[in-house]
Amino acid sequence: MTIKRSCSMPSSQSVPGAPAPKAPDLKEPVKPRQPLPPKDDQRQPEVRTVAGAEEKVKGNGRGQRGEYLTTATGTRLYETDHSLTAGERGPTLLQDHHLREKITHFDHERIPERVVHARGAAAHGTFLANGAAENICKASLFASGARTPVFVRFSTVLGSRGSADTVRDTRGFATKFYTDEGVFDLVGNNIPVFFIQDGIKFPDIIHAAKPHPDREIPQAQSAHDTFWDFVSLHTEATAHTLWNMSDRGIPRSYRMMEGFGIHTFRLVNADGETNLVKFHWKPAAGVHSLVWEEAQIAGGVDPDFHRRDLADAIEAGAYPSWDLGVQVFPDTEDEMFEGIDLLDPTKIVPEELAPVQVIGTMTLDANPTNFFAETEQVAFHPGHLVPGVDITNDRLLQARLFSYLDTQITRLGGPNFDQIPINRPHAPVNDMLRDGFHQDGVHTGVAPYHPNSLDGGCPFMASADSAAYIEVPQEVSGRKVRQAPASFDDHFSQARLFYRSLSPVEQEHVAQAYTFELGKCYEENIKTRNLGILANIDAGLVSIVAGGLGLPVPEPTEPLSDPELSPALSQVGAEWPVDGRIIALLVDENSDLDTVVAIRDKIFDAGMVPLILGPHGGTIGDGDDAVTVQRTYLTARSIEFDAILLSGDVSRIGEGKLDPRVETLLNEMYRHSKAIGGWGESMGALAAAGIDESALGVVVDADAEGALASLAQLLKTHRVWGRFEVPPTPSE
Ligand code: HDE
Repeated sequence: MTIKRSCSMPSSQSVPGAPAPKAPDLKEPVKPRQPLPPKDDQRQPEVRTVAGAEEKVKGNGRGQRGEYLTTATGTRLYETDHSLTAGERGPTLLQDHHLREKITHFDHERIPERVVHARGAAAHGTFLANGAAENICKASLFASGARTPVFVRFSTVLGSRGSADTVRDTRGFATKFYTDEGVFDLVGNNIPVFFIQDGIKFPDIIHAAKPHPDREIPQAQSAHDTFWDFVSLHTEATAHTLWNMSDRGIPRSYRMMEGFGIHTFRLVNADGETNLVKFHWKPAAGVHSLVWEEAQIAGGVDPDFHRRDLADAIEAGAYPSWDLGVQVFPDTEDEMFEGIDLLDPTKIVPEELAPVQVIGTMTLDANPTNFFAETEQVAFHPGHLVPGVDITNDRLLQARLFSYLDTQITRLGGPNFDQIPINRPHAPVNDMLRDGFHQDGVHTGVAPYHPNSLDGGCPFMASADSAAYIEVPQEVSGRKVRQAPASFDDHFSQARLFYRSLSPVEQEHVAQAYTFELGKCYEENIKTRNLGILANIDAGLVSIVAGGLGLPVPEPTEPLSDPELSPALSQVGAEWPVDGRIIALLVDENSDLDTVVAIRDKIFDAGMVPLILGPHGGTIGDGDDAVTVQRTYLTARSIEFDAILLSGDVSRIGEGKLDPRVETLLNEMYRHSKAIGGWGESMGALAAAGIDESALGVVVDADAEGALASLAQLLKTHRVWGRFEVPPTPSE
């Protein structure tokens, strides 16, 4: 994929190759100007069908350029900077409607944030079905060649709306498909298992994981006593907790996460045959993570790291994309597969047992136009289903079916949130829901009830032939009980399966994450109880964590299983496309700028994004040869780059000395096992930073193109994994 050269990645910087900017106009404009043309990455569907009628959703008269300022009711204003007062020094008059309207509206600008998943970022795109699901699902969105508009919101779970993106947490991955048969929401996460088997425990896990109620700290963290208290007493959370402590808890980018529907769903085909499935999103860019130190640095220097990354990539034309796949299981009476209970959301079915079959591809190609209108007001619901997709008796899913509708009524101020533009179906809506806060429709007719004769009996009922949603008829029987089936009792074998399927480096990261998080707890009982859990996962893991905490290593209380490993669970070992990966080009006045420009073009051509990093803002060099600096030594941090290329022996501040900011940057990149390269005399600068030419993942070439080619090759595996030092694991 070729990145658009006119991109502004990052958006605040001027871009190499772009036309020279006009001289800045430093004065406030006094006459209306033509509105700026909309950016092509800000488009929405131009037309949506509402109540059978096509409605333009763009240009709804709320643009603010080129028109006179008015009140909310359209009266033009001549002044907005001064209140109406009794004389120049007198009190403000109550009759100042403009003041009251302006302040009152401002007072009510905020709506409640989501009770979970408050922090997020979103994008528009399209889902293209390949037809592979046609034989198991009759939904039109899976018909071969069907293109369905989507809106996807990614999120963290625990933090508030303003919290940092790179915290250790599960990520939400919620997709709204605007199909011609109604909206289908696939509201999933980037981790395939959940903390609880029954929705009734959701308030418990969330209360435990959210900040302590007395001081409201820590923000967006699980590293505190209440979380670890709960998960050590509630052992069905073990597998999800382990996934959170793995590298999956700190993704490199929303673009580089898998997504999972978690629950088992039931698909129905045109002949009424059913299959059970689990949904998977597989990112084209591969599954990549940050290292913990990067996540922490990013939390401070760029708390918007993931939000920025998503928006910049789309603006640059590096459109993120995912394959949607399903694992398919026969719809048997016991709803089990290979001994795994398909109704237990704390369990996965390893891909080696049931391969993920790709049924379509989603590409995100447009950023939201307005964060509040779209990203904040979008309302997902696992009960938004289309004919062909049905739910199962997973009791976690069942509770969700209640919760999502309920929560929007508080969050979006009433029952009419489906009428907010971002939530409107693209299929015709013809409901009998009436009135309520924020009613947008002007309904005609006198008979919003069924049956009626006064509106001619309209609307009529659809049938299976006219795409009615018909629940799969299922036998239900049993005694009313509050208890889980015995198959839900195994809380450790899948945690062990996951841990043991990871590479040694990833296992080391897990051990360090537990040691860090438990190290932040104050109560020794809580640490000890959690060590008891780790003993039931892996002897090596518990001994490293116990060693780090300075506590005795407990014995397991459950027999350790001998799982068939699932290599698909590890992020290490595969190669991935390098599209959209960011390469810093380190330059200064001594650089050969012709070569810098040529290499910058080559990076673009390879589908990656070059960022010129120099000692000061503005340009380096003169005239036509000048290169625009996009990051300075002062504003750049290593976390922004996937790899770095030095254009010679740059960034020197004296004999044998490197600018200390560059030295820090290079050392961080080295420590985080990122690819480092350079051409010409760049080894001088690297040596001054203490980096050895022969070190793994360090490539220096006399020829710039050769250096770039080696660097791109290294980037395919995301990191130079061999550079991490993994201490020998204590024997089991
Ligand atoms: Fe959610 N969840 N959840 N959840 N969830 C919400 O709905 C809830 C669960 C997920 O970007 C809320 O509109 C309950 C599993 C995502 O807008 C709320 C239970 C999975 C998002 C809610 C669960 C999720 C939410 C808060 C246990 C993965 C963000 C605001 C029965 C399969 C959607 C809202 C967005 C949001 C409740 C469990 C994913 C309160 C009660 C399992 C991605 O309704």
